[in-house]
Amino acid sequence: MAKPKVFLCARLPVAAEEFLADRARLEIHRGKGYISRRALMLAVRTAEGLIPTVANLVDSELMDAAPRLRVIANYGVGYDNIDTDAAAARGLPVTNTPGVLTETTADLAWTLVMASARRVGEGDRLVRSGRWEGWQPTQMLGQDIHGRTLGILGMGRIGAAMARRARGFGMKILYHDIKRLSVRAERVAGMRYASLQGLLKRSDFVSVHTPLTGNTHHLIGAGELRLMKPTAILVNTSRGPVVDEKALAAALKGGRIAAAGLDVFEREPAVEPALRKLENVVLLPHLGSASVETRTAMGLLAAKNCLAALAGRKPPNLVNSETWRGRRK
Ligand code: 8YV
Repeated sequence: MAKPKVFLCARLPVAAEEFLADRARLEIHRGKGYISRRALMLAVRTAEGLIPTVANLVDSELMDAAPRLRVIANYGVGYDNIDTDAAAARGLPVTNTPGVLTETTADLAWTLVMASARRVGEGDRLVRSGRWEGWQPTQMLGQDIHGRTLGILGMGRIGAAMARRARGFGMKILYHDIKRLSVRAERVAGMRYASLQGLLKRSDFVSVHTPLTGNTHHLIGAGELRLMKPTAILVNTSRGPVVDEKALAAALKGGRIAAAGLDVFEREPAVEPALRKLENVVLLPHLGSASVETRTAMGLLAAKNCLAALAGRKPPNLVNSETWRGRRK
């Protein structure tokens, strides 16, 4: 049987590419930057499987340019880059890569908690500049992490992994989500539910772990930042548009909050210029899942999802299940 044609929007770790190349006729965007919209529109004309990343918008126009397409297997757990309604309307299954990146992304969010509390970026810049004049009792004092209060916005897999780390640091843990856990689950996890406003007012650290949806766009804006303590630190490893970047830059500049750690931005790879000028923000280039092991595991999972759908089997991580029910009739 002829192998199906799969288009990969970016290079993946080698094990994942090899796995796919053995089982599909693989075409890959090998250019340095993101694939252009024009090139992607052309590439999908003959593709049966598409593996996009966070950087690739997969909307109805793109789907309509892909008459042979049978699956969109996202490389990533967040799939806000894909119009799932348009996919469902066309009977196109969409999959993502949950689970395999949970701990790695929580590790990175924790890195940002620590780096922003202890001024790691500023310290590194000072040493490199050659202007460090030696140890001083009051130099570059940061904030303690242990024993403080962490507010987790979004209690999914990664939010729960953050709570596990926070327990090791003896922190009090608050969380907010559209769904509240059972009292028992809260007790076992050692955390308390709070309203969004309550969490913002009471937390020393706020870590954002919500998916990007119509409801979470600019969930943290000027009003929310005003509710936070002047000593508070905001960390975002979910999606940039969940936080209003301009409002955050103004709050950091005006001392309305103490610091921030950001791995994601509203218009990646562009970053709000006002943020780049500030010392009290740690900026990372969307590294949440960026370990060799995890990026490989994500690639293999995306590949398995893609190949399962192409073989007529229900893919393990289908996010629009209505497309599959239709298919089995
Ligand atoms: C990925 C992520 O790096 O999985 C996600 O949602 O944000 C990251 O782990 C990115 O999505 C790759 O496409």
